[in-house]
Amino acid sequence: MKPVFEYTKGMCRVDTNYCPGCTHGIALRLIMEVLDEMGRLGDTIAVAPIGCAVLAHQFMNVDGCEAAHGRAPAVASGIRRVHPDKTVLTYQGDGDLASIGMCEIMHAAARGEKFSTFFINNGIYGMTGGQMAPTTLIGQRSTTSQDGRTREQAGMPLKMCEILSGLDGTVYAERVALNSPAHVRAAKKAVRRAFELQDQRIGFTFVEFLSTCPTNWGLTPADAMKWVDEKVIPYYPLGVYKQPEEAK
Ligand SMILES: Cc1ncc(C[n+]2csc(CCOP(=O)(O)OP(=O)(O)O)c2C)c(N)n1
Repeated sequence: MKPVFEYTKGMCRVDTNYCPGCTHGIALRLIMEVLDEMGRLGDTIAVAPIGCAVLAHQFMNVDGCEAAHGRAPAVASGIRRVHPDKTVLTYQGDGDLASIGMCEIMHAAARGEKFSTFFINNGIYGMTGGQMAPTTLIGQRSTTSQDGRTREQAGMPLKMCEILSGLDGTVYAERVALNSPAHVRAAKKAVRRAFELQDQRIGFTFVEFLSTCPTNWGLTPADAMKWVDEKVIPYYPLGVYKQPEEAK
């Protein structure tokens, strides 16, 4: 009998410790599934820094390296130089990548570093209890914006796909979501595209996953998925923001 579902070899067989309804697990599974399908599990190095992203090291069945908060792009840049033949990735949250690590990601992309960054945008600092992130939406409540973020007090949320696609070193930037089967299928294609372009060693590749944090959003897992459709996608439109000419 042909199996219809198999546990990917890319994920270690340990229980998840992500919260119910958190989409970190879906993003990780997609990345690991694609690496498995591409036959790369044995020659990949994954860098995950501080935040709920750090838990990924328990699940990813590839070599890995921890990085200080925000510094994964710098660590991955070094790894790429020492290991020109490996597949290299960073797996980063929005507080990590767009706040404390903003400088690192901008310069890695501007340098055209030949690794792939997977960006988990859940609009909040999840691990530390729900503080406002650079990606928190206007009106969204967090522990540091209890009546909702305002433009006057905190400015506008950062759109990392748009920002990074404006840099010449970036060859691919796509924003995907994880809140429906159709979105998950599209997200998997984006992950594959990022790795295929990394193989060409032509520049920096970036996939942003619109993600959920039901625990800190104060929503049920099902309502968090709806919230992505109703509030998050309208501000952060899905799509390919940059790709090589020949891929268009
Ligand atoms: C240098 C440093 N500053 C601050 C912290 C505290 N800290 C741990 S996780 C985190 C926020 C992570 O948020 P995000 O990157 O959005 O990831 P999430 O947990 O939401 O997936 C912060 C500020 C730290 N560990 N190290």
